[in-house]
Amino acid sequence: MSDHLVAIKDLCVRGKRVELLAAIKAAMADGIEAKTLMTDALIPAMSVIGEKYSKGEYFLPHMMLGARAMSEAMEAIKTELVKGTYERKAKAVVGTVAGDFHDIGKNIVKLMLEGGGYEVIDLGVDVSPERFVEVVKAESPRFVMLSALITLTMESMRGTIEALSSAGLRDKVLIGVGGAPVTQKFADEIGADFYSQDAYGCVEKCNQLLH
Ligand code: B12
Repeated sequence: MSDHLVAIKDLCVRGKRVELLAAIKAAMADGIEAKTLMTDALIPAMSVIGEKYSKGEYFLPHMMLGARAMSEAMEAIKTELVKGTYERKAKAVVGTVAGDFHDIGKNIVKLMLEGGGYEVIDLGVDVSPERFVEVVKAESPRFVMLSALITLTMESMRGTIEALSSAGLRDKVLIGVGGAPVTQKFADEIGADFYSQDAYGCVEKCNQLLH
């Protein structure tokens, strides 16, 4: 891994926002791509923070500092990241499910989908099943993307799929699920159409399903 990537990952883990943004600028000036910054430094930094939190080395404020640094870094590289086609292939609704406030992964999924040519309606975090139903009725999207980061809130994914079924909308949309604790097995169990462990895979799955 290049020195740039090592430094960026470390600064993100330590929540050093100002230094992180400067390091990102320097790395991009040296030709490192936004996608590489994301996959090889920023996302791995979030895993390190999670490990430290699990071990009791980090507490909630540390996690919040890291998350804030990550969000600002994403903002800084967003334009480069979504460079892509301007053709609009289909409409996708994305949201973090009820009870869950984690949105970094969902925001990356949104960016990647936009870069991949999709029109994205972002419902934000803590989105109730009823809200998903309401928006699917009003917007008729082809895809619904559900994100969850907490083992407990994965159940809200099941609830959302059930709510869409009860509203007679299940056959009208393709439902994708993801987020660190989500697995293919869980996706199958709750009747989702697809699962991907990362945002790039999510766009590939959508492309495959469209064809
Ligand atoms: C940053 C963070 C926070 C930040 C969130 C800031 C934000 N704006 O999101 C803050 C500090 C606010 C936070 C709060 C909490 N957190 Co937190 N958090 C994390 C941390 C460190 C990183 C999460 C992250 O952003 N990862 C990086 C992103 C890029 O990864 P990702 O979300 O998985 O997304 C990728 C893929 O999964 C996929 N993907 C994501 N969504 C979707 C959707 C679809 C459709 C598809 C196909 C793909 C896909 O694509 C993404 C990019 O490739 C994790 C640790 C970890 N290992 O995950 C803990 C973690 C998730 N948090 C945890 C906990 C416990 C909490 C709190 C309950 C703490 C507390 N005591 O209050 C609260 C939750 C409050 C709530 N109700 O939501 C636990 C969850 C444990 C569990 N098993 O349930 C973790 C695992 C930490 C730990 N090791 O214990 N947290």
